[in-house]
Amino acid sequence: MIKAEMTESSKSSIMTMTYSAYRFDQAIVRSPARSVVTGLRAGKGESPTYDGIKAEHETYIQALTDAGVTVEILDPLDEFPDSIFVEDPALVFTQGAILLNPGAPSRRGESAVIEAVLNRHFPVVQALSGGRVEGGDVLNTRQGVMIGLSDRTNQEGAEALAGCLDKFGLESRIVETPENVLHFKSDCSLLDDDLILTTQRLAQSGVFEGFNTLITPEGEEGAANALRINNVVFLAKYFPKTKAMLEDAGLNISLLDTSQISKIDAGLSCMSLRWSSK
Ligand code: CIR
Repeated sequence: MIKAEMTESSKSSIMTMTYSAYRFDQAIVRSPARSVVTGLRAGKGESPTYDGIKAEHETYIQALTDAGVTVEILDPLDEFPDSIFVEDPALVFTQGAILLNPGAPSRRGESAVIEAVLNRHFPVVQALSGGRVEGGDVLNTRQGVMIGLSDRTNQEGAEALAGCLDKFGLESRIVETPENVLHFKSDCSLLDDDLILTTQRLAQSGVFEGFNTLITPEGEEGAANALRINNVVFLAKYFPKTKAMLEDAGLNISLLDTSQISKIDAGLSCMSLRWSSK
């Protein structure tokens, strides 16, 4: 286990924050295994390289650290090619953790492996009583938690998760993920307490009523899986119109390379489990 170092400037930035669903001081990530190049993907494009994914992952860890987060880096798991995407087998909150049950058969064993890690960090670790849920389908906001139904998250799992969230005092709502979209959060992210970045196809379902929204410009739908961490928004670096839109909204952007992980359908939220310890 390695702990990344937090700089003095990142420490001071987190101390000025008040409660928000994007305030984090702790994160868990998992280094990619060599097998990551065989990670699940819907399309038939070229495979990523191990070195490329490793480099993107290291930059991501540095960006988390610079944003004021203490990062625990777990060892690679060769038997689980997608285990770098730690967001999917668990959810974490200040109150405790919830062990999920991934919908993808090749990923189901990831939950059992991460359980011991969660037990070290959290006094309470709940487990789903049934069904399937992946963390990529769960968006936490100050107004409650949204659980998106998808090919990876089913109704039974979503209802079981709502019960677990209730035990942590968290309200939740079960919503739909657009057709042919991997996860709910492939198409949206929290930018500010009441501000969501979303694709048009997801926004038009009305799911974000009560929020302000920024819609990804046409052709930049892939930008929607951004990640707000304290006072910075991580954004994949290929979306100039989205970047300009977020800067106009007064947000502080950190551009990250996702060219390799995107070949196995991943984005910026999926590579960490994040929580506020206080
Ligand atoms: C998968 O299909 O499960 C992985 N190749 C990508 C998972 C991305 N996870 C996420 O966005 N939460």
